[in-house]
Parts: sequence; C-alpha cells; structure tokens
Amino acid sequence: KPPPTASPPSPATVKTAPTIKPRPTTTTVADRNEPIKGIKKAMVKTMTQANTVPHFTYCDEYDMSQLVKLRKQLKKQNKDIKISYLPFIIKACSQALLNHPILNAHVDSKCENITYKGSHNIGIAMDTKDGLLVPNIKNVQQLSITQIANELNRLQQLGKAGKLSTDDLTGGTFSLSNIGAIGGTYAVPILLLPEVAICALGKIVRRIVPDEEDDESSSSSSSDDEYCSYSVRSMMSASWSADHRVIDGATMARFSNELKYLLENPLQLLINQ
Ligand code: CAO
Repeated sequence: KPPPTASPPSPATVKTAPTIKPRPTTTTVADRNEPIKGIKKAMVKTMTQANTVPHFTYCDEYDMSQLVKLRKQLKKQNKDIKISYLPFIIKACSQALLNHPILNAHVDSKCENITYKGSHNIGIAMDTKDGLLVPNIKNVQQLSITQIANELNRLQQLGKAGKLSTDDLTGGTFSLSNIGAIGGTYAVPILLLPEVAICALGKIVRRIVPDEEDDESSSSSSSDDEYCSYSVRSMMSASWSADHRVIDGATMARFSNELKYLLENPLQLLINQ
C-alpha cells in the first residue's frame, strides 16, 4: 500500500513571506546648537535647586460653572473690561491663605526657619517671549478683583514686551501657573524656592457631572445610579505641589477645600472683599 500523501494546502492557508518595504527616501536635517543663557540659564539653576526639595503633589477639581457665568455677565455689561478667570482665582487664593498662613511662607536654605510672610505677593507663571518668568502681584490681600485684573494686565503687557522689572520679578510668596490658558489638565509644578506651595491650573472644560444628591429631582430620588441626574458643568483641575518638609497633605487638602468653596460660590468671594 503506498504511503498516504498530504493533501495540498488550500490557497487560503498558503503563507507567503511578508514583503519588506524599503525605507522611504529622506534627507538628514542638520542639528542646531544653542547655548543655554539668559532666562533659560536662570531656569536651569532655580529648577535644579527646587528639585532637591521633597515635593508632594495634590490634585482636585473645582466646579467653575458659577464663575464662568459671572465673568460672562461682567463682560456682557462692560465690553471694555479685560478680565480672565485668574483675578478671581488669585483673590480666592489670598482669602484662603488668610486661614492657612503656612502656605504663604518662606523656608531658609537649610530648612531651619520658616518665615510666615505678611503680604500675599502672588506669582503668576508667564509664558513670555524670553521664556518662563514669574512676576508677582504685590499685596493681593489689599486689592480688589478689578485691581488684580489691572495689575495682571500690566504684568502681562510688560512680559510680552520683555520689560518686567526686578521689583515685579522678586518678592513672591506663593505661585500659580495657569497652564490651562494654553491647554492641558494636570501638571506637576515645581516649587519656586523659597516659597512652599505652587498650583498648576488646568483648562476649564465642560463635562457631564452627576448632580449632588440634594439637587436630584423627586422622581430620581432613588439611590440607584440608574436614576442619578446629571448636568454639564465647567470643571477645572488644580495640581498643587508643596514642600513636604514643612507642609503635610492634610494642610494642603484643607486649603484646597477652602479655595474650592470660594471658587464654586463666587458671591462669597465678592462679599469677603
Ligand atoms: N481655562 C479656560 N480658559 C482659560 C483659562 C483656563 N484655565 N485660562 C485662561 N483662559 C481664557 C481666558 O479667560 C481668556 O479668554 P477670553 O479671551 O474669553 O477673555 C483666554 O483664555 C486668554 O487668557 P490669557 O492667557 O490672556 O489670560 P490669563 O489671565 O488667564 O493668563 C497668563 C495670563 C500670562 C498666565 C497666561 O497667558 C500664560 O502665560 N499662561 C502660561 C503659563 C505657563 O506657561 N505655565 C507653565 C509654567 S511651568 O513651565
């Protein structure tokens, strides 16, 4: 009996070696060297020093819907006003700092002394044509939101023109970095020593958020998620970094909760002024 012969593979199972396509023809572009100098060199020094300090980062989300509405209303009533969200956020930080002075402190280089700073000189990270600069608004605790807006506009114009003064750039006690003006949600900001806290603000985005239980209509009073009511809210993330040698997470969380309350209830912010 002749040995059985294997049946020939069906055309569908025949494997052909993959064809390797040749690399596309490209030309190498020459590299460009640039010395690190000026503001960029200063950034190398300050950021390298700051990175030796143990930071922790704490993030939360704030519902900015009321503030978005309020700003829209203000801009509608006064077409000439130039006011972004920052002046409200800066004022809210100052009001919350009054109850948490440790976050408006400086620590000496050996971490042997804490100086509770009297003034709230709030630094604002700016993306200028020269690079990252952090001018500060002096004595925010004494300024109205309109005065803060004017001062922010002044610093922004000087930053754009590359004309910020040494006075504008020194003496900060606490910093904000509104990266959300460009885009993004979360960041891990690095401290601006000798300050002990900094916050990166994310872009305010409209998102569907479940309503608080109290807001639910009577027809959806069941605790079953299926019946939970939702609404579209304007949410902003806040990423805090703090000097963990002198600030603990609970302190940061309490401060952030207070700020959240003020931003979510902007009338309270205005009344406190
Ligand atoms: N979410 C949504 N919209 C925002 C926003 C945010 N977080 N921040 C600003 N906007 C809006 C403003 O309301 C404004 O809208 P209108 O044109 O309707 O008024 C628009 O974006 C432009 O704002 P702005 O940039 O002129 O003003 P600002 O006061 O919010 O910010 C400044 C000023 C200088 C902080 C900002 O321009 C900037 O440079 N941000 C970058 C900071 C940065 O680089 N951080 C990183 C540091 S670490 O490398």
